Amino acid sequence: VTPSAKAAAVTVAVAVTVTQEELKRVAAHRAVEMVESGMTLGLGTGSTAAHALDRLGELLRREELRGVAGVPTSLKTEAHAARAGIPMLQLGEAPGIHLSIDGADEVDPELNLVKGRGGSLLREKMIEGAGERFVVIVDESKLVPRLGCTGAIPVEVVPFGCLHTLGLIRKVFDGLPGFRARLRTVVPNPKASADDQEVPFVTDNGNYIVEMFFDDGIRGDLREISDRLLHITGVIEHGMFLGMATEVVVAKKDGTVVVLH
Ligand code: ABF
Repeated sequence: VTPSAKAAAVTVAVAVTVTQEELKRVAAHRAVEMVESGMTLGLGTGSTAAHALDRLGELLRREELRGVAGVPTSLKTEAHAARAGIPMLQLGEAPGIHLSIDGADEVDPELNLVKGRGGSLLREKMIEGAGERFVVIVDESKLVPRLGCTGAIPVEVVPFGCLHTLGLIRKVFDGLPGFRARLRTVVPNPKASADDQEVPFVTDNGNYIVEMFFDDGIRGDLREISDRLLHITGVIEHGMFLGMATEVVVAKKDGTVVVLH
């Protein structure tokens, strides 16, 4: 056996470490391939959607895309899109939104989503619900058997009477083992003083967030639960996006990308 034949016969295991950030970028770039010149886009919020903004900016600069405008789902996204050079419109200014691209916190087998752990669920639901197509971009860690498996399901509430509204939300799930709900809070400036008081997290719309937790995810008829939550005066919107995603682009650790629909 010649040395070169010997070398060819050896299978070298190369450890390829794909970071979660890289997977987010891959999913985002795949979704941006669906964008065509002249489209109006819903621009998502979060670290995965940020990769889509950067890619869109790059393609516009290179003039591989022309005449694209975006409707931002948060103030943060508005600032990011401005830096990336993406022309913007507000919701209602555009005659229609062709395609929205956004991340998600969780995706269930029916492509229902939990969104809004980044705090932007209301604008996301308004914009993504108004478009023709809603493409969700995730790495495979976001795929779950049931919504609410990996963390909170957020609910945006009016600040006035928020503790009363919190009580009404708790009543929807009365007696359900493992259910907890609380007002989302933040420490305004943790470095200033160890005794700094927590204050309510405030959304871009000036509202508060109630976080609902379920031990093993939320069970039951999600549409009925959604209706019950939305019937509470004081609840503005919740982070379950039911039947809204038209495609989900999933970047997997093995290097493949699948589009679920
Ligand atoms: C937004 O960003 C949210 O609806 C969701 O809460 C979050 C996902 O963030 P990331 O892409 O950083 O995981 O899309």
